[in-house]
Amino acid sequence: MSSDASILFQPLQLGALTLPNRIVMAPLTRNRAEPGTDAPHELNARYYAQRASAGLLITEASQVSREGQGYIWTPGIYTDAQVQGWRKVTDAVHAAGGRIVLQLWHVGRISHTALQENGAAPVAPSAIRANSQTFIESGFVDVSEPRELRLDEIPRVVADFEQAARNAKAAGFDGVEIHGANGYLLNQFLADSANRRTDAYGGSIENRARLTLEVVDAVLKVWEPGRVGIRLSPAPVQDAFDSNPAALYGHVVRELDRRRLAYIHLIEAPVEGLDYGELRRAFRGVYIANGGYTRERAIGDIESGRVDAVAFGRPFIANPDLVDRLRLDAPLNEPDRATFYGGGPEGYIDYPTLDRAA
Ligand code: 8OZ
Repeated sequence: MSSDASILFQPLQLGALTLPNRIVMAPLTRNRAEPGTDAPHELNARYYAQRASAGLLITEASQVSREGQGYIWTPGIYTDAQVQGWRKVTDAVHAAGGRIVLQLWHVGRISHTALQENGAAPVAPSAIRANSQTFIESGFVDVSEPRELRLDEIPRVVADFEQAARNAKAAGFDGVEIHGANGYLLNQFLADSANRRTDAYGGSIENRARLTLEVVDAVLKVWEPGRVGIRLSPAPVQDAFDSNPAALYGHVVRELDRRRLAYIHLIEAPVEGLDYGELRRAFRGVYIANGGYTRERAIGDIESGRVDAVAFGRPFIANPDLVDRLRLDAPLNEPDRATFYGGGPEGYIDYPTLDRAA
């Protein structure tokens, strides 16, 4: 079945940014930063520039500190070399006519001592090991047992996000997305499965949301709200889940709305008792949906007004010209899982465009 894709090409005002279409490139971890420095380099600039026809590019998750790293060869945004590396990426994307925001990341307990300074334990709201895995130089391993962040360390974690937001500005980004999803640090504080604290950051929903909102407020010291978004995943993921996700995310989204963020980006896996439509109605900014979208479903959900834009992940790995392909209803290249994480140009910048495939 072929339907008219013109709705995907209605421009969208996303805060301060005008997107020429509603097709967003989702953040995708690819583990191809420069080994040793974790700085982006020419290869990464080519990859993002190839995909610049997206309405918006969201970068792969980028750690705000060494402590915030949980996988090998993911890019950082906390050293000068990393800022200079990202500058190559933003220059290449802008030269190709695109818009790009940086995803700010702290993994919390989804990490391994092999990635931490002096083999330290990763940090978390509580000293509870996640039933999850990560990958380090030697391959897949169980994540390490974390230590509980002391109350007096939390301002430093917030300050790391603020500095990273400043660095993103210095690197030439158009905005930032805060990674509040997928069982990483902010999601660990939100979810009562991972957060057993008895101080101001644990217990009630207001307390568990405190760190996320303090990070948002720190980022808003650097960026106007129209250039800030956040990604959330209310369904259970990487051992983070909540006993009352509707109440928790209702509170979080109302607070984000008060702060006038440009967008919320929801990974819409089904979760008991939660209606994504309710979250959408509680937020006046742009609603970006993600989760196994096809062309038909994207057209349908934007047409009905259920969502404003759709983020595609795996299809963007394999189709640098995904935007053209969706416009033309052309067949899509299939992504090769073996080259998702780590490696060089193969499976990264060598997927054919339509003109090359023809
Ligand atoms: C896949 C592999 C490693 C990290 C996420 C940043 O899920 C990630 C990630 C995805 O948000």
